[in-house]
Amino acid sequence: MYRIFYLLVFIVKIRLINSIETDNFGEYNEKLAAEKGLIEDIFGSLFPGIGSGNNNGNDNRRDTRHPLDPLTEAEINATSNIIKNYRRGNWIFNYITLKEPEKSVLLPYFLNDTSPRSNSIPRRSFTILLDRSSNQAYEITVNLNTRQVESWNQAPAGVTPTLTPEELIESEQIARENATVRERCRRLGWTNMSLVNADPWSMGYIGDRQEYQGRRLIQLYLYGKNFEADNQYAHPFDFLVVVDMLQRKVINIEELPTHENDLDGSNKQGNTVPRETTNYDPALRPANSFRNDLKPVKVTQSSGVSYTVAGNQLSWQKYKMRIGFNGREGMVIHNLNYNDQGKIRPLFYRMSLAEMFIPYGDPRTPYHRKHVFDEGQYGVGFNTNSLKAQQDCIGEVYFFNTVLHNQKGEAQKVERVVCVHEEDAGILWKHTDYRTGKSSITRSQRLALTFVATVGNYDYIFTWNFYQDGSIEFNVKLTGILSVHLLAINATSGAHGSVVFPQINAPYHQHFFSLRLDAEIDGNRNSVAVSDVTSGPGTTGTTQNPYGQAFTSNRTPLRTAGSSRTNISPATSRTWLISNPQSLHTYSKQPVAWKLMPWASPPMLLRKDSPIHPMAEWMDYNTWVTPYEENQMFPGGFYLNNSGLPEWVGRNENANVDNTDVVIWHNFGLSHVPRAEDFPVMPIEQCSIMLKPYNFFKENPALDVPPPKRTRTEL
Ligand SMILES: *[C@@H]1O[C@H](CO)[C@@H](O)[C@H](O)[C@H]1NC(C)=O
Ligand SMILES: *[C@@H]1O[C@H](CO)[C@@H](O)[C@H](O)[C@H]1NC(C)=O
Ligand SMILES: *[C@@H]1O[C@H](CO)[C@@H](O)[C@H](O)[C@H]1NC(C)=O
Ligand SMILES: *[C@@H]1O[C@H](CO)[C@@H](O)[C@H](O)[C@H]1NC(C)=O
Ligand SMILES: *[C@@H]1O[C@H](CO)[C@@H](O)[C@H](O)[C@H]1NC(C)=O
Ligand SMILES: *[C@@H]1O[C@H](CO)[C@@H](O)[C@H](O)[C@H]1NC(C)=O
Ligand SMILES: [Cu+2]
Repeated sequence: MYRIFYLLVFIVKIRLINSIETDNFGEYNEKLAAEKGLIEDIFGSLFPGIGSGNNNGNDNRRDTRHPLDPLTEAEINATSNIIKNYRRGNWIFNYITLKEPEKSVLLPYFLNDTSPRSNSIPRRSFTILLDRSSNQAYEITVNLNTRQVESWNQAPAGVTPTLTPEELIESEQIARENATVRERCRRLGWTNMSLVNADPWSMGYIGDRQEYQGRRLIQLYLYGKNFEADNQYAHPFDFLVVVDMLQRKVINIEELPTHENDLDGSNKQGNTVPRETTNYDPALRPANSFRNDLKPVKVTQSSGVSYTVAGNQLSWQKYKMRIGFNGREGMVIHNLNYNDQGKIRPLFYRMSLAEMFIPYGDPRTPYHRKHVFDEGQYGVGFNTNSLKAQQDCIGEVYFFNTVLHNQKGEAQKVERVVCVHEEDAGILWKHTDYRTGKSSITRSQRLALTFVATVGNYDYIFTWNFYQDGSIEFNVKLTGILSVHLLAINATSGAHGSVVFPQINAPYHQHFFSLRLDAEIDGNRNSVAVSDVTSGPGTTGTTQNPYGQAFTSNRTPLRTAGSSRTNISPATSRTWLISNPQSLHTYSKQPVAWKLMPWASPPMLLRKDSPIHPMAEWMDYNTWVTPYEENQMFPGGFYLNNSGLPEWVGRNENANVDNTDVVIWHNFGLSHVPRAEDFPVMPIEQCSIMLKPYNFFKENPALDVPPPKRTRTEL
């Protein structure tokens, strides 16, 4: 069918058509198009996605394009060109991304496991444009088929769109070039500014500083190096530099506290920056310092892999999904479904990391401004690593590439942003008959989809793990380097930080991750309940509970968005059940469900009456449930302007979330009290949540996993 369609289109539209090969993320293969002399027609075509291509070299006539595929190079370039032609200005192309088609358009296809023809839905891009002269942001929708600007809206006044990777680099350069900064560095013993690094931080709370308001600012923490490759974090400076990114100049230098009691922000002159080095780069470790008793563990998959990739569609075992990627969220999983013995059952329309929040606990000015939203302020996708096989992921690895862009709106390919591979995950299930010693066992394999973001000093490894029993795990591994500050000689770190190296204070902080889970459990209409396991009912000696050992599992339905705001409760083994009232389980006659099993997260320790609190108000609860609304994508709002979930739910607390199209928002994380062992580089810390079928299947869905070949039952 695709073949016929392809031919038909090719013949009829031969002049217009873009017979374009698609790459991993549907990148246009310019060479092929150019050979056919068609490149100039890419955008004018009514058939932007028709063409051959997939990664596996199978049927290259198959149309693997899908409306959810990320923007291609050509589409990003087209977007910025169309915008530049539409209106002249001193523009920063802050963010160009796919404008995903409305859910109402694509959902019917997902629910019946079909794909729309790629040409049937217009391709659109969404752009955040920043006017360098006025600091005004604009939101622009471009229709890539008609090459028209469809909407051009002014963003709310005073918002600060994401800092671009170029701004982060540029801010450091601006700081290094300032004469006052240089003089301060010289006094600390650094005359060569190539050996001074400045870590750019988003501004954080500025309600206390009139002069910082309404500007595009970056605050920079400075560090010195003894030599080019030296670990800067062992040599922190005692001042902070504030740069205005639109004026491109240093507007202030603030003093950093270096004693426990420096609460007044005044300058404690005469600080000495420690010169003692500590390095993690193997090239800088003494050659004889490596342990020599380590033998390699080899992972081989001599029969190949169990997953298949076609365009952005990934299938593994009984799961099928589409892989997306954007500058803000990084990897996105679209349209996840499960093949239950031939019946395709939908699970999630879209799953993504929707925000991150890292508040620091040191009260001393200006450290009170250290609280970063790594996604909304930096872009997890823009800061993603290009991964390496046999380093980031071991085994038979498949990589997805993507295309992002620079501030000029020029497309930039980024290779290997998502790695796909399989892992042995231990025993899947086992039983030994103790009478006979006969044992049955299966090994668990999991599919891991990984992307890694380096946001300043920290590195985050995000992995979605899919298991053969229907378990899905979102795992975050934290590594990289602590954000550290200078301690005066003989000073103590006090109540809010740990001394991790001589004169190095690592402040306490928290890491939070916010997931947005657009559920479609067995269909579109879902309900959510909390499930708590508690003793009783009835006290000891009552007829209900004569011996006092009774306990039960209670389900409390969350019927409105207001009442859905709930927290973890380890004492009651709380889970959230996402169920489908239309689909009853054969045995219990209860709605089939999928459960969210939380991490034992701490609450946000930022006080509710803190002036900083409104920006992160969605963190007041671990879980929120909202009725699906187009464009409600980020829990703190698109611009983190005290908006997002608190605003949406606050506006209508009674909004129904029972038996309807729901989105589950879940926050989890950890409090980090740094240890000396976390320096100079931090071994992995991790946290994760699980999504598991809960009376969704008739029986253990992994009964059909064959036993490992070598473990024949031994009697
Ligand atoms: C996109 O624009 C950049 C910068 O002008 C150029 O290098 C690149 O080749 C363009 N790519 C496509 C597919 O047009
Ligand atoms: C699936 O849904 C789409 C969109 O409603 C429809 O066009 C298509 O015919 C359906 N396909 C099947 C096999 O039901
Ligand atoms: C400054 O440091 C850089 C990086 O180590 C080095 O290449 C350069 O030679 C140094 N310049 C001077 C003047 O010492
Ligand atoms: C350098 O930084 C100082 C300190 O904030 C500032 O007053 C000065 O204007 C800056 N110089 C330039 C040339 O931008
Ligand atoms: C730091 O403490 C040591 C040991 O008490 C003392 O000898 C030294 O003078 C102190 N240095 C400063 C700068 O206070
Ligand atoms: C924040 O920005 C959104 C647009 O994304 C706007 O609708 C909302 O009113 C703003 N909220 C506040 C509190 O400024
Ligand atoms: Cu940490």
